[in-house]
Amino acid sequence: MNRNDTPLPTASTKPLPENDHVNIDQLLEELHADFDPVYNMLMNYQCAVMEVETRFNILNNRLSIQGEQNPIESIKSRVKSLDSIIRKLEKRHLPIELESVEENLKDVAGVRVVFSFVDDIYRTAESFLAQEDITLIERKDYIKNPKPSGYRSLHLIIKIPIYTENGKKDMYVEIQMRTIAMDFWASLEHKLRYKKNLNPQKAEELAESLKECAETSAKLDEKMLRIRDRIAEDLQD
Ligand code: 0O2
Repeated sequence: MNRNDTPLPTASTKPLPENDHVNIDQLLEELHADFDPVYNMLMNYQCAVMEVETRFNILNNRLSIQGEQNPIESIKSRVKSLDSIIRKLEKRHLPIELESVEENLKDVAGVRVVFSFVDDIYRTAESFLAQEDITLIERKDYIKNPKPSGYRSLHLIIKIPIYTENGKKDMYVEIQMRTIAMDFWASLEHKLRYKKNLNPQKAEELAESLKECAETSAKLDEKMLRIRDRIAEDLQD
Protein backbone atom coordinates (compact mmCIF):
# COMPACT_ATOMS: atom_id res chain seq x y z
CA MET A 1 0.00 0.00 0.00
CA ASN A 2 1.24 3.50 -0.81
CA ARG A 3 2.03 5.38 2.44
CA ASN A 4 -0.24 8.25 1.43
CA ASP A 5 -3.22 6.04 0.65
CA THR A 6 -6.00 5.93 3.22
CA PRO A 7 -7.04 2.39 4.15
CA LEU A 8 -10.74 1.85 4.73
CA PRO A 9 -11.23 0.98 8.42
CA THR A 10 -12.31 -2.60 9.04
CA ALA A 11 -13.09 -4.49 12.25
CA SER A 12 -9.72 -6.22 12.08
CA THR A 13 -7.73 -2.96 11.96
CA LYS A 14 -9.19 -1.60 15.20
CA PRO A 15 -10.44 -4.06 17.83
CA LEU A 16 -12.23 -2.25 20.68
CA PRO A 17 -10.28 -2.42 23.98
CA GLU A 18 -11.73 -4.95 26.40
CA ASN A 19 -10.73 -3.57 29.81
CA ASP A 20 -12.98 -1.30 31.90
CA HIS A 21 -10.51 1.59 32.08
CA VAL A 22 -10.73 2.79 28.54
CA ASN A 23 -9.47 6.29 27.83
CA ILE A 24 -12.63 7.34 26.01
CA ASP A 25 -11.18 10.60 24.67
CA GLN A 26 -8.24 8.80 23.13
CA LEU A 27 -10.51 6.08 21.73
CA LEU A 28 -12.84 8.66 20.16
CA GLU A 29 -9.89 10.53 18.71
CA GLU A 30 -8.60 7.33 17.12
CA LEU A 31 -12.04 6.41 15.80
CA HIS A 32 -12.46 9.90 14.31
CA ALA A 33 -9.03 9.65 12.67
CA ASP A 34 -10.12 6.37 11.08
CA PHE A 35 -13.70 7.13 10.17
CA ASP A 36 -13.80 10.87 9.34
CA PRO A 37 -12.17 10.43 5.90
CA VAL A 38 -14.74 7.70 5.15
CA TYR A 39 -17.70 9.85 6.27
CA ASN A 40 -16.25 12.68 4.23
CA MET A 41 -16.07 10.49 1.11
CA LEU A 42 -19.62 9.16 1.59
CA MET A 43 -20.84 12.73 2.16
CA ASN A 44 -19.23 13.77 -1.14
CA TYR A 45 -21.19 11.02 -2.92
CA GLN A 46 -24.36 12.14 -1.12
CA CYS A 47 -23.74 15.70 -2.39
CA ALA A 48 -23.28 14.39 -5.95
CA VAL A 49 -26.58 12.52 -5.71
CA MET A 50 -28.33 15.69 -4.47
CA GLU A 51 -26.78 17.68 -7.32
CA VAL A 52 -27.98 15.18 -9.95
CA GLU A 53 -31.46 14.96 -8.40
CA THR A 54 -31.76 18.76 -8.50
CA ARG A 55 -30.75 18.86 -12.18
CA PHE A 56 -33.44 16.28 -13.01
CA ASN A 57 -36.07 18.06 -10.92
CA ILE A 58 -35.35 21.31 -12.74
CA LEU A 59 -35.47 19.56 -16.14
CA ASN A 60 -38.75 17.92 -15.15
CA ASN A 61 -40.30 21.33 -14.57
CA ARG A 62 -38.71 22.94 -17.64
CA LEU A 63 -39.65 20.13 -20.03
CA SER A 64 -43.23 20.14 -18.78
CA ILE A 65 -43.59 23.65 -20.27
CA GLN A 66 -43.00 22.15 -23.75
CA GLY A 67 -45.03 18.96 -23.23
CA GLU A 68 -48.40 18.31 -21.67
CA GLN A 69 -47.13 16.85 -18.42
CA ASN A 70 -44.02 16.30 -16.33
CA PRO A 71 -41.90 13.59 -17.99
CA ILE A 72 -40.49 12.23 -14.70
CA GLU A 73 -42.63 10.04 -12.44
CA SER A 74 -40.13 9.58 -9.60
CA ILE A 75 -36.47 9.82 -8.64
CA LYS A 76 -34.85 7.38 -6.22
CA SER A 77 -31.27 7.65 -5.05
CA ARG A 78 -28.79 5.79 -2.91
CA VAL A 79 -25.17 5.90 -1.87
CA LYS A 80 -23.66 2.41 -1.65
CA SER A 81 -23.08 1.20 1.92
CA LEU A 82 -19.53 0.86 3.19
CA ASP A 83 -20.06 -2.93 3.31
CA SER A 84 -21.04 -3.09 -0.38
CA ILE A 85 -18.14 -0.82 -1.32
CA ILE A 86 -15.60 -3.04 0.47
CA ARG A 87 -17.16 -6.23 -0.95
CA LYS A 88 -17.04 -4.83 -4.49
CA LEU A 89 -13.36 -3.82 -4.13
CA GLU A 90 -12.53 -7.25 -2.75
CA LYS A 91 -14.44 -9.02 -5.55
CA ARG A 92 -12.46 -7.09 -8.14
CA HIS A 93 -9.14 -7.66 -6.31
CA LEU A 94 -8.69 -3.90 -5.89
CA PRO A 95 -6.94 -2.21 -2.94
CA ILE A 96 -9.28 -1.57 0.01
CA GLU A 97 -8.42 2.15 0.16
CA LEU A 98 -10.31 5.42 -0.21
CA GLU A 99 -8.36 6.40 -3.32
CA SER A 100 -9.22 3.06 -4.87
CA VAL A 101 -12.96 3.66 -4.32
CA GLU A 102 -12.82 7.07 -5.98
CA GLU A 103 -10.75 5.84 -8.92
CA ASN A 104 -12.33 2.46 -9.61
CA LEU A 105 -15.96 2.38 -8.47
CA LYS A 106 -18.27 4.43 -10.64
CA ASP A 107 -21.55 3.37 -9.04
CA VAL A 108 -21.10 4.41 -5.41
CA ALA A 109 -23.58 7.22 -6.06
CA GLY A 110 -26.67 5.98 -7.89
CA VAL A 111 -29.72 7.86 -9.14
CA ARG A 112 -32.69 6.07 -10.70
CA VAL A 113 -35.07 8.23 -12.72
CA VAL A 114 -38.44 6.73 -13.62
CA PHE A 115 -40.55 7.97 -16.55
CA SER A 116 -44.01 7.17 -17.90
CA PHE A 117 -42.95 7.07 -21.55
CA VAL A 118 -39.84 5.78 -23.34
CA ASP A 119 -39.33 8.84 -25.57
CA ASP A 120 -39.16 11.08 -22.47
CA ILE A 121 -36.13 9.06 -21.30
CA TYR A 122 -34.11 10.00 -24.40
CA ARG A 123 -35.37 13.59 -24.49
CA THR A 124 -34.48 14.14 -20.83
CA ALA A 125 -31.09 12.34 -21.13
CA GLU A 126 -30.17 14.60 -24.05
CA SER A 127 -31.02 17.79 -22.13
CA PHE A 128 -29.21 16.53 -19.03
CA LEU A 129 -26.02 15.61 -20.93
CA ALA A 130 -26.04 18.95 -22.76
CA GLN A 131 -25.24 20.70 -19.45
CA GLU A 132 -21.66 21.90 -19.85
CA ASP A 133 -20.28 20.83 -16.47
CA ILE A 134 -21.53 17.25 -16.88
CA THR A 135 -19.15 14.78 -18.54
CA LEU A 136 -20.47 11.55 -20.00
CA ILE A 137 -18.09 8.70 -19.13
CA GLU A 138 -20.13 5.73 -20.33
CA ARG A 139 -23.54 5.11 -21.86
CA LYS A 140 -25.21 1.68 -21.98
CA ASP A 141 -28.53 1.50 -23.77
CA TYR A 142 -30.25 -1.60 -22.43
CA ILE A 143 -33.55 -0.32 -23.89
CA LYS A 144 -32.37 -0.67 -27.48
CA ASN A 145 -30.19 -3.68 -26.55
CA PRO A 146 -31.86 -5.45 -23.59
CA LYS A 147 -29.76 -7.78 -21.41
CA PRO A 148 -30.28 -11.56 -21.90
CA SER A 149 -32.34 -11.51 -18.65
CA GLY A 150 -34.78 -9.09 -20.32
CA TYR A 151 -33.49 -6.11 -18.30
CA ARG A 152 -34.18 -2.72 -19.91
CA SER A 153 -32.92 0.72 -18.84
CA LEU A 154 -30.69 3.48 -20.12
CA HIS A 155 -27.52 3.66 -18.00
CA LEU A 156 -25.27 6.72 -17.89
CA ILE A 157 -22.05 7.05 -15.92
CA ILE A 158 -21.28 10.73 -15.58
CA LYS A 159 -18.94 13.04 -13.74
CA ILE A 160 -20.44 16.08 -12.07
CA PRO A 161 -18.74 18.76 -9.93
CA ILE A 162 -19.70 19.29 -6.30
CA TYR A 163 -18.56 22.32 -4.32
CA THR A 164 -17.30 21.53 -0.83
CA GLU A 165 -15.71 23.73 1.86
CA ASN A 166 -12.37 22.69 0.28
CA GLY A 167 -13.32 23.56 -3.28
CA LYS A 168 -14.57 21.77 -6.37
CA LYS A 169 -14.52 17.99 -6.72
CA ASP A 170 -15.64 15.93 -9.72
CA MET A 171 -17.69 12.90 -8.71
CA TYR A 172 -18.84 9.80 -10.59
CA VAL A 173 -22.59 9.08 -10.54
CA GLU A 174 -24.42 6.14 -12.13
CA ILE A 175 -27.82 7.09 -13.53
CA GLN A 176 -30.43 4.50 -14.46
CA MET A 177 -33.32 5.83 -16.57
CA ARG A 178 -36.34 3.60 -17.15
CA THR A 179 -40.11 3.53 -17.53
CA ILE A 180 -42.52 2.56 -14.74
CA ALA A 181 -42.98 -0.82 -16.46
CA MET A 182 -39.21 -1.41 -16.70
CA ASP A 183 -38.83 -0.42 -13.04
CA PHE A 184 -41.60 -2.77 -11.92
CA TRP A 185 -39.97 -5.61 -13.87
CA ALA A 186 -36.45 -4.88 -12.54
CA SER A 187 -37.57 -4.84 -8.91
CA LEU A 188 -39.27 -8.24 -9.28
CA GLU A 189 -36.31 -9.72 -11.14
CA HIS A 190 -33.96 -8.30 -8.48
CA LYS A 191 -35.84 -10.39 -5.88
CA LEU A 192 -35.19 -13.55 -7.92
CA ARG A 193 -31.53 -12.60 -8.48
CA TYR A 194 -30.81 -12.28 -4.77
CA LYS A 195 -32.96 -15.23 -3.64
CA LYS A 196 -30.63 -17.80 -2.12
CA ASN A 197 -31.31 -21.56 -1.99
CA LEU A 198 -33.88 -21.50 -4.79
CA ASN A 199 -34.36 -24.86 -6.54
CA PRO A 200 -32.33 -24.48 -9.81
CA GLN A 201 -35.17 -25.79 -12.00
CA LYS A 202 -37.65 -23.39 -10.40
CA ALA A 203 -35.13 -20.54 -10.77
CA GLU A 204 -34.79 -21.32 -14.49
CA GLU A 205 -38.58 -21.43 -14.99
CA LEU A 206 -39.01 -18.12 -13.17
CA ALA A 207 -36.22 -16.50 -15.20
CA GLU A 208 -37.94 -17.67 -18.40
CA SER A 209 -41.32 -16.29 -17.22
CA LEU A 210 -39.67 -13.01 -16.31
CA LYS A 211 -38.10 -12.80 -19.76
CA GLU A 212 -41.55 -13.17 -21.31
CA CYS A 213 -42.87 -10.49 -18.92
CA ALA A 214 -40.07 -8.15 -20.06
CA GLU A 215 -41.16 -8.55 -23.67
CA THR A 216 -44.83 -8.07 -22.81
CA SER A 217 -44.05 -4.95 -20.80
CA ALA A 218 -41.89 -3.52 -23.63
CA LYS A 219 -44.89 -3.96 -25.95
CA LEU A 220 -47.09 -2.27 -23.34
CA ASP A 221 -44.65 0.67 -23.19
CA GLU A 222 -44.82 1.02 -27.00
CA LYS A 223 -48.62 0.80 -27.06
CA MET A 224 -49.03 3.39 -24.30
CA LEU A 225 -46.70 5.73 -26.16
CA ARG A 226 -48.81 5.41 -29.32
CA ILE A 227 -52.00 6.07 -27.33
CA ARG A 228 -50.43 9.15 -25.72
CA ASP A 229 -49.40 10.45 -29.16
CA ARG A 230 -52.92 9.92 -30.54
CA ILE A 231 -54.40 11.79 -27.56
CA ALA A 232 -51.92 14.64 -28.22
CA GLU A 233 -52.92 14.74 -31.94
CA ASP A 234 -56.57 15.08 -30.95
CA LEU A 235 -55.76 17.86 -28.50
CA GLN A 236 -54.10 19.83 -31.31
CA ASP A 237 -57.19 19.61 -33.56
P1 0O2 B 1 -27.44 -3.11 -7.24
O1 0O2 B 1 -27.63 -3.86 -5.99
O2 0O2 B 1 -28.75 -2.77 -7.92
O3 0O2 B 1 -26.53 -1.91 -7.13
P2 0O2 B 1 -20.94 -3.16 -12.53
O4 0O2 B 1 -22.14 -2.44 -11.95
O5 0O2 B 1 -19.90 -2.20 -13.02
O6 0O2 B 1 -20.42 -4.18 -11.58
P3 0O2 B 1 -22.18 -4.03 -14.98
O7 0O2 B 1 -23.03 -5.28 -14.91
O8 0O2 B 1 -21.36 -3.85 -16.19
O9 0O2 B 1 -21.27 -4.05 -13.73
O10 0O2 B 1 -23.07 -2.77 -14.86
P4 0O2 B 1 -24.48 -2.56 -15.49
O11 0O2 B 1 -24.81 -3.60 -16.48
O12 0O2 B 1 -24.49 -1.16 -15.96
O13 0O2 B 1 -25.45 -2.79 -14.23
C1 0O2 B 1 -25.38 -1.99 -13.12
C2 0O2 B 1 -26.68 -2.02 -12.36
O14 0O2 B 1 -27.81 -2.13 -13.25
C3 0O2 B 1 -26.85 -3.19 -11.41
O15 0O2 B 1 -26.20 -2.89 -10.22
C4 0O2 B 1 -28.37 -3.26 -11.27
O16 0O2 B 1 -28.85 -2.24 -10.41
C5 0O2 B 1 -28.83 -2.94 -12.66
N1 0O2 B 1 -28.94 -4.16 -13.47
C6 0O2 B 1 -28.12 -4.57 -14.47
N2 0O2 B 1 -28.54 -5.72 -14.99
C7 0O2 B 1 -29.66 -6.08 -14.33
C8 0O2 B 1 -30.58 -7.18 -14.44
O17 0O2 B 1 -30.45 -8.09 -15.27
N3 0O2 B 1 -31.64 -7.19 -13.55
C9 0O2 B 1 -31.83 -6.21 -12.63
N4 0O2 B 1 -32.89 -6.31 -11.83
N5 0O2 B 1 -30.98 -5.17 -12.50
C10 0O2 B 1 -29.91 -5.10 -13.34
P5 0O2 B 1 -25.67 -4.02 -9.27
O18 0O2 B 1 -24.42 -3.51 -8.65
O19 0O2 B 1 -25.61 -5.33 -9.98
O20 0O2 B 1 -26.75 -4.17 -8.18
